[in-house]
Amino acid sequence: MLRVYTSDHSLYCAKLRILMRHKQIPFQESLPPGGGGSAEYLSIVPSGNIPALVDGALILTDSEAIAEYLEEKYPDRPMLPETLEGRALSRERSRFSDTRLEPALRLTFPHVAPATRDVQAIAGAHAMITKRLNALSLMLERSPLPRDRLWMGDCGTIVTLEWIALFEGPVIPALDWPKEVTTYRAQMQEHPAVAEEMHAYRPEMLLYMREKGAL
Ligand SMILES: N[C@@H](CCC(=O)N[C@@H](CS)C(=O)NCC(=O)O)C(=O)O
Repeated sequence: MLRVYTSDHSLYCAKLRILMRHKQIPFQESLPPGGGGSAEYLSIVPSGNIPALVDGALILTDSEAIAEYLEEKYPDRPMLPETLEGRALSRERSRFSDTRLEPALRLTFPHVAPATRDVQAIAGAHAMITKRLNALSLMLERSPLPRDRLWMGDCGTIVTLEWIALFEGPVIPALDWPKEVTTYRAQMQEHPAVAEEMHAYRPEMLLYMREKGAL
């Protein structure tokens, strides 16, 4: 059976679980042996990244590389569109989430705990998140990808949006959510794989917030 090394509140692990739930791929989850960043983990997973997939002799990191591998290995319930243009647009959504939206959220991570919060850094993060939400809104408006199917590009995007929504108030000031993004969030929850993962994952998100003293 496939093994995935994960950590409790990792956003990229939740992204991957949505994909695996949707494709109904059986897998075992384990914490990194010796802990993330340990010599033991690095001897298995040289990059030290989490999540990491172990499939027999194959050790693979980067959630998107893993997602593409699983899409090819388990073609049932495809998560890339049939058309060339559609596949490119789903991949664009993945990359936008991984390289634009999530890094904007990540700017807040050193400041989640109120005790060590830098107000200026939070203001900068708020501005960047706003910029990315507005860009996502336009991209969604123009996208021909139907939302009644779950695409690979949705998996990380929805998890990042749920973190942003959780941070609004306790960590960052109120956001002016574009209507298109709010609608997209609601539509994504209609997919069982998203709803089930968020149901299981939300307690981990809340625990992280409590441990940081942000809730
Ligand atoms: N681009 C990577 C990012 C994953 C990532 O940032 N993982 C964090 C945990 S959430 C991590 O591996 N941290 C340990 C490290 O960077 O050594 C992916 O998509 O998998």
